Parts: sequence; structure tokens; C-alpha cells
Amino acid sequence: MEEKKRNIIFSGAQPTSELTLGNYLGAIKNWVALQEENDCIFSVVDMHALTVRQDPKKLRERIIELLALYMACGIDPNKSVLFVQSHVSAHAELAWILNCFTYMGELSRMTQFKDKSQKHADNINAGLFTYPVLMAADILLYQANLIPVGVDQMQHIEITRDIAQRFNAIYGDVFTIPEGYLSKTGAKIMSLAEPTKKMSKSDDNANATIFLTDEPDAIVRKLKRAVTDSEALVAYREDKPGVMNLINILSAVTGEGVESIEARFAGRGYGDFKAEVAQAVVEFLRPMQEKRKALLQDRAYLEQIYREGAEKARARADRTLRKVYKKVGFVL
Ligand code: ATP
Ligand code: LTN
Repeated sequence: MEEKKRNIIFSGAQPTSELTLGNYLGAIKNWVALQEENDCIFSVVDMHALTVRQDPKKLRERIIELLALYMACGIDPNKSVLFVQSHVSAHAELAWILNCFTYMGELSRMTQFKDKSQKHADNINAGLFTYPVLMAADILLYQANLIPVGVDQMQHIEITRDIAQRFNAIYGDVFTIPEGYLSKTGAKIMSLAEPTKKMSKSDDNANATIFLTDEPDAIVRKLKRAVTDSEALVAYREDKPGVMNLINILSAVTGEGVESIEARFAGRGYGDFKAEVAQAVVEFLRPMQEKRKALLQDRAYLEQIYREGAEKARARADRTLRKVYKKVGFVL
């Protein structure tokens, strides 16, 4: 019998702060599902995090915490390669090469660059500008063909494809051309305070974001304050972004369909609805939070995981890097 072709999957998140419910529903939830049938590689992308100022002590802690969180969410190091980006030097090396095949014009069109340079006007560094090139290197090193991300990252997947195609057109078939992969309900979880903006871990408003490590009372409080509208109708409509977002959240954490949620809350107010969303989120996060805590007690085990992960990742990444070095004309 012919074996079904396994996809090569790559994704990562930055250890810049605690992850949010948006990160989980938009990205990590998909990763866990995908690892069962595919060849998956997941990274804590610490080099990307350096594009905004980080406190070294905190960054070190967050890298380990994010690794533990991945595992608490269900990423299994026996099924997937799990590693820290800076442990595999090929990422920086390929990023340099790809920088020479990427145009200033295309980088300056990136929405994330425009947003972040506004937010950090005092530190518009070159790394922030070439961030998508490092991301392209992450993906292309492993010949990944499917990249599970939230909607906000699709533009970076597009530029990765453009860079890969440009390189292949000159040197032959070196890179696999990757595609983005979006989840159905959680692809864009919005801010609780301004539901037309995405839920972001770097939001200044503490009530806008649910963090995966939030205590139950914080979750209840934030959802109680979530911005909705004055219509008091639980309906999934574009002109009700706050309500739509809460329905999306409830549906994503319980698996209940949108119509069923609308029907159950017909004639009931937002108070009931928000309380149920809060309860569902609390119950959903509890097992993961407990597992994360337990993992963080065993640093030696976590260290073993990231060391072994780096070794596996390095072997694969070096294969592509050597091929690239040869193609561009470096002496090996
Ligand atoms: P910031 O919020 O500070 O801009 P970020 O959360 O986008 O950072 P990462 O931690 O690298 O940055 O994101 C990890 C993954 O989570 C990415 O695939 C991203 O698309 C996804 N993601 C982030 N926010 C949301 C959201 N609100 N809804 C759905 N997916 C999201
Ligand atoms: N840019 C992404 C994080 C990221 C990533 C990647 C995602 C870095 N490298 C490779 C998928 C594949 C972000 O900010 N969310």
C-alpha cells in the first residue's frame, strides 16, 4: 500500500511575554493536532524576540517557560522536534544569504514592521526590518511545506514564498515552497477591550488580553468587562465584533458550533453569556496550567528536551544550508 505523504510542518512563537489565548487558539492548538500525522518542527524563536528590547534575565526565563508551555499544550517531543532557535546557528546563516535576495521595497510593505516601528519609535532597528527574512530562513531550512500561523502572519508566509521562488529561479530547486495553514475558528482572536484589533500580548490595556497563565478570577473579571454593544443579542454578525469574538472563543474552547451557541442564548443577556464564556475558558486552561507548573519544577528534564531537539534540528538544517552554500558558490 502506498503511504500517505507526510507534510513537513514548521512553526514558532516568540518568548516575548506570556502567550495569549489568541496565540493558543490561532496557532498552538493546530500544532498539537498536526503532530499526529505529520513531520513537525516547533521552535521557541528567541532570535526574533530580540528585535524589541528584552531584559536578559527575563528572556532566559521566558524561553524555558515557553518550551514548558508548548509541552503543557500537548507538543510531544517524541513526536515533534522541539527546539530553541538560537541553538541552531543555521538560522542566522541562512538569514544572511536570504537577505541578499530580498528587496527593501518588499520589506517596507510588511504590516508588522509598520506597526512595530510605530510602537517602538525609539528603536527601529535593522533586525525589526529584516525580521521576515529570518522567518523565511526558519521555514526554508527544514523544507517545510505547511506553516500553521494566525492570520497576521500570512503576509510573512507570502514573502517567504517570494524569496524561495526567486532563489529557486536562479539556482534550481533548492527550497520547498511553503503554504500557510489557518485554523477555522481561532485564526483571529480579537482584543476584549477593542474587538476590532487583534488580541496581542503586548497590549497596554491589561483587560484586553487573556494570558494562558491567568488565574480563574482574572479570566472572569476580564470577560465580564469585555466590550460588546448595547443590543443585548448574542448573534454572530460582523457589525457586532465584540460578541462575535466571544462566540468564536466559546466555540473554539468547547467545540460547540456557532449556531448552537446563538440558539442557546436567544433571549438571554450578555451577563449570562460572558459568565459561561469565562467558565469555559477557565476549565479549558486548567489542565494545561497544571502541567506547565509541574514541568517547570524539573529543569533538568526541560534541558534534556531542548538539547536533544537542537541536535535533531541542526542535522536537518545543516543539510539545506550546505546545499545553499554550494549553490551560491561558497567553497565547502
Ligand atoms: P504580538 O501580539 O506582540 O504582536 P504575537 O502574539 O503576534 O505578538 P507570536 O508569539 O510570535 O507573536 O505569535 C505566535 C502565533 O500566534 C503566530 O502564529 C500568530 O499568528 C498567532 N497569533 C497571535 N495573536 C493572535 C490572535 N489574536 N489570534 C489568533 N492567532 C494569533
Ligand atoms: N513571526 C512569527 C513567529 C515566527 C514564525 C516563524 C512562525 C518566527 N518564525 C516561522 C511560523 C514559522 C510571529 O511573530 N508570530
